[in-house]
Parts: sequence; structure tokens; C-alpha cells
Amino acid sequence: MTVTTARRATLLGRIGELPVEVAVRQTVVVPTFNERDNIPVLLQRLAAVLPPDESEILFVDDSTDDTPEVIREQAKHCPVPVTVHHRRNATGGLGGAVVEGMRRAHGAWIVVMDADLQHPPEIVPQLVAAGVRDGADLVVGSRKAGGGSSDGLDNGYRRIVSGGSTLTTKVVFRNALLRVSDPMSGLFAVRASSLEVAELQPLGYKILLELIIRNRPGRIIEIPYAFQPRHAGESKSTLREGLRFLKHLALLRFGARRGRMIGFGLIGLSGLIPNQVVLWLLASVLGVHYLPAAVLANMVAVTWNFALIDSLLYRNHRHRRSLAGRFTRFFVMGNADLLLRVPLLALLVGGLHVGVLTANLVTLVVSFVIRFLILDRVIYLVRQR
Ligand SMILES: Nc1nc2c(ncn2[C@@H]2O[C@H](COP(=O)(O)OP(=O)(O)O)[C@@H](O)[C@H]2O)c(=O)[nH]1
Ligand SMILES: [Mg+2]
Repeated sequence: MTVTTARRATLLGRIGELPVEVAVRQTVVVPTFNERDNIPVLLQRLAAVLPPDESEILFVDDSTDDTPEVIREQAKHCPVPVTVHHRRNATGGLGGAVVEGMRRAHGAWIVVMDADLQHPPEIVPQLVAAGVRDGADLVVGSRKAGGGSSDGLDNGYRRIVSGGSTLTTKVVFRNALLRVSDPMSGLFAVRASSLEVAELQPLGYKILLELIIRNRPGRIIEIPYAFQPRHAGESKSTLREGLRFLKHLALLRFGARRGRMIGFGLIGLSGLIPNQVVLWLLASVLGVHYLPAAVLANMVAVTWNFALIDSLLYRNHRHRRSLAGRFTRFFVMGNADLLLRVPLLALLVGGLHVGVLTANLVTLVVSFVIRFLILDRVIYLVRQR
């Protein structure tokens, strides 16, 4: 296997930052967001199973409460070395915290686990031992492998979300996930030398998926475990996190530009609804002539598309032009096809006596096909086989 520049940089960074003798067998990376009441039990249970001279525990914290102070206080009674890295900017959320932990870890193995004791700490040494024994790069703690269980998920809703997202992910990434029954797991051990930290661009919760898809670790094995109920505090996963997950899937599967193009297509399709509804209101209900009605309907649909595209698809790219600048350009582009559609509509309705709504739909489809063909054959010169 070749060592990429990024990896070499990471290795050099590590050697530069730490004398070799300090390197340990395992670093347990724990992301925390307001978990103060879970820290004492977590550290006690980890200390009971980790050899102190071969281990370190590293918290990457984005809390708004006093969790870091609690960790520092509890660390005094913990035989295993404990460090806390509190981040001012919680970039990348949970996933970003885990990657930061990987960057700062000194262990030959990096074990990632939650702070809320849903992942039993006793399993940590088993994960590493199994990885060493089987020559694996990645050991996934699985709720779905034989002997594992998800009983600790709070309720039916959480179960459906968890099952649904696992299934979607397995369908989208069939090959990469053949050997992984629980790609949504937050508990795993990874061989540090197999990591390409610079390749990881995590977004929210699904850091294991990110790692499997972008780093393509060699051998992957699974160790079953029973997911426990949360010890204290509240879950931070939200509906917003769910939307982030869908975006993350699209990015991982298609890359940024193709993902945006698919979003663009879907939003364009949704524009059919306001287009037809407004045309119906104006032409059929209010008795406006169908040609100006179609033009107005198109403008409403273009505005609808702009609102969705601007707020959902290009949220992070809005700073280069003002809202007015973005909207006028989009509006001109979105209405250009009226040059084709208005004469066609006149022909269909005036000449062939097709119903206005049907005719409008036909012109939208025709315009779509023609624009696609121009794009394909004229702009990109794609040849047919
Ligand atoms: N550093 C950091 N940790 C987080 C963030 N969000 C969640 N966590 C931690 O990630 C772990 C899993 O989160 P949790 O809320 O239990 O998710 P759930 O198990 O899916 O309900 C816990 O240890 C949280 O404290 C975040 O934005 N930053
Ligand atoms: Mg949890």
C-alpha cells in the first residue's frame, strides 16, 4: 500500500508532537456534549478494564455546561491518563469532534465511544484484542450482529429511525457495507496506521460510515454488544440531525456537485406543483387569458424553486452575491424557456384546443427534454454509441 502525502504528513505530525515512547496501545476517544453526570461512572468503568500504562482517554468536548471541569476533577482519581480538549467552535458536530480526537490520539488503536454509557465500557479491550487477533483495521461494535441488541433505544420512534437509516445506507452502499451489519454504530476501534484523517469530512453523527466509505479500511470485523439505555442526561440527536444524515449520504454517494444536481432536479420537479396550481387559479377560476396566466405561473414557480434552492442547496455558498443579485440572475434564467413555451402553448391551446393545464404540462415536459438534449448534444457534445 502506498503512503499518501496526507498520511505522511499525519505521521510526521505525530512523530513531531510526541516522543515515541509515549505512544500507547489504545486511545479511547469520547465526544461529549453536556454529559457531566455520566463522567464519574464512565471513568470508573473504563479504569476497571484498561491497563493504565497502555491506555489514554481523550475527551473532545463541545459542551455549554461544566462537563470539562467535571472531567478534569474526576481525572484526578483515575489511574488512566485523561485529557480534555474543549473546542471553541464545534465544527462538524459529533463527527468533527471524533476526527479531532483521532488527530490528537497517541494510541496504536483508537476506540470511539459515547459518554452516556449506551456503549458498555467493558467492551473496549475486547474490540482492540479482536482487531489484533484477526489482523483487522476496523472493529465495529454491532447491535445487529448475532448476540447484539438495540434494546436500549428509547422508543419505537427511535427504533424505526435507526432501522430505516441502516437499511437506506446499506442499499446505497451495497458493496462497501457487505461486511458491516451496523454502519450507524457509534462504537468502534480503528487501527491508527490505517487512518487517513485528512480524507475525513464528517458531517454530524455518522462518522463510522464516513470512515468506511472514504478510508476504505482493509479487514473489517464486528463484535456484537447490547446497546444500553442512556445513564443520565438527554440525547442530542434531533430531526435536524436526521436531515444532516440525508445530506451526508448524498455527499458520500455522489460527491458534492452531482449531489447538488440531483437536488436541483428534484426541486425543479417540485416546481410543477405551484406552476399548475397558479395557472389553474388564474385561468380557470379567475378567467385570465391563458398566455399571461402561464407566464405568471412560471414566475411563481421560478420563485418557489429559487427559495428552495437558495435555502437548502446553496446555504453555504450565499455570501458571494447579494440576495437581489442571486434572485435576478436566477429569475432571468428560469424564465428564458418561456420563449419556447409560450408559442407552443398558443399552438396547443389556440390551434389544437388542448386543455390549458394539460397543454402547460406538455410544454414543461417538452422544454425539459429540449433543454436536456441541448445540454447533452450541443453544449457537452456527448456522442451516441
Ligand atoms: N463533542 C461533541 N459531542 C457530541 C455532539 N453531539 C453529541 N455528542 C456526544 O455524542 C454521543 C452520542 O450522542 P447522543 O446524544 O447520546 O446520541 P444518541 O445516542 O443517538 O441519542 C454522546 O457522548 C454525546 O455527548 C457534539 O456536537 N459535539
Ligand atoms: Mg446516546
